[in-house]
Amino acid sequence: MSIVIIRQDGKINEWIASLKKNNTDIEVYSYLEAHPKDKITMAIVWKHPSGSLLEYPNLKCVASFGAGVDFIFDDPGFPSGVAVTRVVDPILASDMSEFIIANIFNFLKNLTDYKAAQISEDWNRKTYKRIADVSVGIMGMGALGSLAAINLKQYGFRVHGWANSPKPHHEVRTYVGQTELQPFLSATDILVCLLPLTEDTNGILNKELFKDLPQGAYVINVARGGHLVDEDLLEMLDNDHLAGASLDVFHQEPLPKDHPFWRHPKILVTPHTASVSDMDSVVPQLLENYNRLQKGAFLNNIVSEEKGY
Ligand code: NDP
Ligand code: OXD
Repeated sequence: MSIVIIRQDGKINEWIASLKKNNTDIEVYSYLEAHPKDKITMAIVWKHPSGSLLEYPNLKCVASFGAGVDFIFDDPGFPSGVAVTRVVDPILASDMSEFIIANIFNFLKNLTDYKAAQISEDWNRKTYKRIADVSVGIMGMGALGSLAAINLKQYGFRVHGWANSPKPHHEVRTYVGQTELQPFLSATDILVCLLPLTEDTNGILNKELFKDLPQGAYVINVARGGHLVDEDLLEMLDNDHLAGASLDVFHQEPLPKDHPFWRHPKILVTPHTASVSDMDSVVPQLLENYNRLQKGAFLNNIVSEEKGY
């Protein structure tokens, strides 16, 4: 039984070194070197080349290096029926919360606008907002959204969530499903998208949804570029229905040089950096699942192929 690492960002050797440091006995290979493909039972992947998983006839588990698994199920060469796991990690969740909170304060206090004003040496106060002036709506009350909601509440924000299923024990009110989407949106001044990208959520951030937000709402997309209909966002910013947007994820990454988001005065672009898997925290959980796989035990953090998350 062996592991193969498949990612295309030049970081394979770092991850192999960390896996081996934590368990000197494991056999772990880069997909770029010669390796015994029939011995591979676990592939740990991040945006792997489409079809590459088909080379492993005895694959039992595909583990995502991140929280998202959309790129695994999007691969037409995904070997259906193989277990898929993902990262659920307290550091990933707290990093995400911090990023969202930073973006919200940036919006409330106009900081990005002041940076632009500074460049043109423009000394003019803008009206700022307070925590009490806004309510935050979080789409996706899972591992990441749920912690962000709790942390925002501790700051004093009015917060509510939206999810597929009720969260009766959560301290933050959660609206459920399509029937409660409209009331969720009309109560939201700052919308945070933390949904997984699935057939149901693809393109969910569109003109119709934005129209249900109050005038002057702000949108933060830290989930996936596929959630957003880019032209609809531009239209709703340009007609002043939306006050601004902070975007960390895009249909194509890196964001193409000629994309209008780069130069839009109401859009803050960040390079898919809201929350990045921490090697020291994630490697032990990958190894734990590898041990479980070897023993035939249940795997942790398994996702549903049917639901896509
Ligand atoms: P989870 O699977 O833990 O949570 C997903 C949440 O979305 C759940 O509450 C789920 O509802 C809800 N949901 C799913 N589908 C629907 C739907 N159709 N309608 C309403 N609610 C729905 O995911 P995580 O919180 O761990 O991660 C969320 C996403 O964040 C990842 O998939 C990834 O794309 C993105 N991400 C981005 C990062 C970045 O740096 N920008 C870093 C890490 C992750 P229910 O609880 O009822 O199942
Ligand atoms: C993830 C990500 O899914 O970094 O973990 O986007």
